[in-house]
Amino acid sequence: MTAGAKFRDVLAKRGLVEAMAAHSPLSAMLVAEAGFDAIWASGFELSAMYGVPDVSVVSMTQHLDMTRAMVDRSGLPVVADIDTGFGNAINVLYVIEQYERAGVAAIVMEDKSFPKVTSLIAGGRQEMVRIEEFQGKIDAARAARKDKDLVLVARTEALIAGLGQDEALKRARAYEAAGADMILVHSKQKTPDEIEAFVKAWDGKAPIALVPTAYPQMTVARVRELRKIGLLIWGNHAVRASVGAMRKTFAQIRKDGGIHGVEASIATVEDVFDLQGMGKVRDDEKRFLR
Ligand code: SPV
Ligand code: MG
Repeated sequence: MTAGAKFRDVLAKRGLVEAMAAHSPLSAMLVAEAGFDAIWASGFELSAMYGVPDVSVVSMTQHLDMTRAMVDRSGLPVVADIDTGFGNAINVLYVIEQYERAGVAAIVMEDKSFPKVTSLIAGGRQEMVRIEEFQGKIDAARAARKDKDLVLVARTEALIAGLGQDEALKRARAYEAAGADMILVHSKQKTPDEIEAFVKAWDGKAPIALVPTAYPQMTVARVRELRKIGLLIWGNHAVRASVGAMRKTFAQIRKDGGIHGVEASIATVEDVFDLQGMGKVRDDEKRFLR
């Protein structure tokens, strides 16, 4: 079964794919351990991991390499955040080929212009491409995929750009007509109202994907009640959790003048050995080293 087929299977069986963000193979492994259905190979998280803003500074190669490593180590379907597709429809042809070869299950491409600006920033410069141009990019993605089960998610930033529900619906309909398998609609409103209104008004067949970072009242139960949601993405909680944990630990060590005060609150070395697969190394040593 291909990664895309696996994703579609989870969606068919559970009615919803729940993806958690990751920015490294280790964080992807922890996503799998926690029982999520899929990995969100987040551009925001990877940018943060490199210590740079999420404004198309991280290259396709950097994101692709990390995504490939997360596919390898997690065993879960990976949903790749390819931002704007790293250029125009011609770039998209190459990008889709590369990500499919890396083993991703789904690809999310957004209708902003390159270079993009992170969506949730207050007062961000949110420039969108024309609908026809983005339809061409969806068309290119469809033409480039070899596996018809590779899930193509078209993301509209109309609400993020402040263009309102009518424009968001118009774009979503146009992207479904161009062949997108799913529509991601993003919002930075502090409550779910804007998104819920969009979902209620959505008259297409394609399931909707949500990233409810700005409106955390949106639980899995509430998403299920909306019925039309196929993919729920927890957008940046791996990197934010690790920033919080590292800050707390580093400050404690500085304050205590040693590491004795943090031992109980951080992972043990044995825990990390387990994640690295040291048990297998032991077995392999016995078997192969002579
Ligand atoms: C990401 O995680 O990179 C996303 C979601 O695209 S957001 O940052 O909310 O735009
Ligand atoms: Mg992103």
